[in-house]
Amino acid sequence: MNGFRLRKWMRRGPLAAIAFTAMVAGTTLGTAGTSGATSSSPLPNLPTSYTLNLLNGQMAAQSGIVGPNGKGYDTFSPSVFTVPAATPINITIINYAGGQHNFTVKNPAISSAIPARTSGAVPSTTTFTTEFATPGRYRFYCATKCSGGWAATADSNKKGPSQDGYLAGYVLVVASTQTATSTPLVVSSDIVGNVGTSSCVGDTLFKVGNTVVFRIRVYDPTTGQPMDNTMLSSVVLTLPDGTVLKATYSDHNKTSPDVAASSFWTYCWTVPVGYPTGTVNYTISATANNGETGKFVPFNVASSFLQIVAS
Ligand SMILES: [Cu+2]
Repeated sequence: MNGFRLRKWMRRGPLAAIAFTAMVAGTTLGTAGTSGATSSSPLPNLPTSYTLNLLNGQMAAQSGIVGPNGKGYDTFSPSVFTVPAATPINITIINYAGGQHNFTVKNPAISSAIPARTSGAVPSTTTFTTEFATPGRYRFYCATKCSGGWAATADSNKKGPSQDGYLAGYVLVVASTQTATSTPLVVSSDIVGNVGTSSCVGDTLFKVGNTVVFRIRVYDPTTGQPMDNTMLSSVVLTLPDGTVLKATYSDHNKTSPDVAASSFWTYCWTVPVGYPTGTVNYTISATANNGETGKFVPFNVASSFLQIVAS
């Protein structure tokens, strides 16, 4: 929102100001809706630096927003902005107003003094760093007994000091990309033998020289859809001795019309000579192109573990 557009609103008069207020409300709802969805879908990276203008209600060059009484008031612009959670945020406030204000949030406690513009039309610049640990909607306001007139009075709906959309507004804090991407991929797996008639029959007992086929499917946690080699950068098995085996993706029944059902990740592992007998506590890790990961650990039931038996 720049001064030019605000001036155009000013010229349109009180009706335009109402439209602006409605737009602010719409922004709040819309962004809050997006925020609600972040638990299951990663967001694009949000900027960690934010600049607010504190517009002067009286100066022709940098006008505040016209209030219900038709007068212009000192105004934070924008009055709603979105930042990522658990991330240091640099906030810069350019104050064009002739009076001093401040930027206050109750919890987390933020209180930053905002000096008046220095001289003439030269604004003051205030910068501070803060952090919101938890996603949510945080009200900010000017808490000084300033010369903001009606805009500095307590909100009639008891939201707190100052009027929303003028000397008060909201910081929408959404789960950061890092948090959102911690939603794990869903990895499922079974093992089958690849010897004679036992092919594709679930089995857990193998001897040296047998081939163990690990069948792996990875699902996108948000869509439930299987993830192929265009979506995943790697699917790897790790054996207890640290051996890493890289699975590949292919269609295992090309005559089946249901490609999604017959396509999955596999690794064929031939049990090497001298491999110790007993349970093989393998794990499987999948990594998506966007960095999301998921892990498969076999059920902690002895009969479901891969076991190597004596020849
Ligand atoms: Cu103030």
